[in-house]
Amino acid sequence: MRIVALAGGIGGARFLRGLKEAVAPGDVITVIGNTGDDIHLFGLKVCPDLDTVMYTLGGGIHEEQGWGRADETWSVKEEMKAYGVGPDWFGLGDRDFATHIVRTQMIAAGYPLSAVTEALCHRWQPGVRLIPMSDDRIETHVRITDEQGSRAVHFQEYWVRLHAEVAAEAIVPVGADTAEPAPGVLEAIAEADVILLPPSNPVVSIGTILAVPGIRRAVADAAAPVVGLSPIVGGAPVRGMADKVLAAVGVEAAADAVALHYGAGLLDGWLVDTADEAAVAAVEAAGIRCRAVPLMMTDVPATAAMARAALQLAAEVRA
Ligand code: FO1
Repeated sequence: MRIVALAGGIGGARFLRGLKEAVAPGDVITVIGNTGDDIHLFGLKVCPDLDTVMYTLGGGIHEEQGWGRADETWSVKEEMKAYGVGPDWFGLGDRDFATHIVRTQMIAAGYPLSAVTEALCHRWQPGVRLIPMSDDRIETHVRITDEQGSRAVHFQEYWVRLHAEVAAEAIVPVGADTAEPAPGVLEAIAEADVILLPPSNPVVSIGTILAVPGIRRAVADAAAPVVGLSPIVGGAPVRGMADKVLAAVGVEAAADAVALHYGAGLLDGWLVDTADEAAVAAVEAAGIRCRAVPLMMTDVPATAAMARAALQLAAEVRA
């Protein structure tokens, strides 16, 4: 079976670890990764969501953080600070720097991001095919108003330095409108037997992937059933601050609201947590098959059970 998953960062990567456990030998998983979180620092291109998937599935992730490398040291970061060269609010560790140096060097040599990602994954062997949503530069910015007035800040500054404490007035994937899907993205979607939307951030992760011209249409028109898993449990994001960016696009932080935000034109099935059993009827009424199952990714077996439930729902939808 050919499975395609649109994935963001931490939640998406953790889900994929369970999906790998749940699939049968011979099944192929293609991950279309969000690159809207990318940031250029110290002359280097940093791809947080691609790296989180690569490190998590490749065994190099800092497990508690969900981002960055295990067994990290911070000498380069300390030296940059000693030179007074910022920003100092984004934690790049020494091991992680090597990834960004190799990536930036390959891009400077003319390789597209998709080729660079394939090369980096050659070391990490994540067990999935990881393709960036686009080879073109797309960076999500957030419009806010604070004491400095109304302005746009890079998503990472909003997320990491500002802790999403100020209201997000708009989320803008800068560059998406003129970007193209990376090679292989549309083909993977067209050839998929199942398409999954993991419990990633529906706005800045899944939403950004769908904002690349052609991808939303490809998923909507795909022969494969499309099944998503709610990132909202009991009215709150399981992790992260998805509710902050959901508000920016006028979507309530609720399991049914997120499904309706994706829409029946895109989704064939939707899993909500057992805590949100009451939401099933509203999602079904919208023409999206819905089921309540445990959605807390407490460990790999629990996540594998979620993945199996999603694949099961896809099989029922297809039937
Ligand atoms: N998240 C933080 O909350 N603080 C950090 O200092 C931080 C550094 C960082 C460095 C590399 C990387 O790949 C990810 C990093 N993240 C950090 C996480 C990042 O903001 C998120 O993974 C995504 O962009 C949102 O999903």
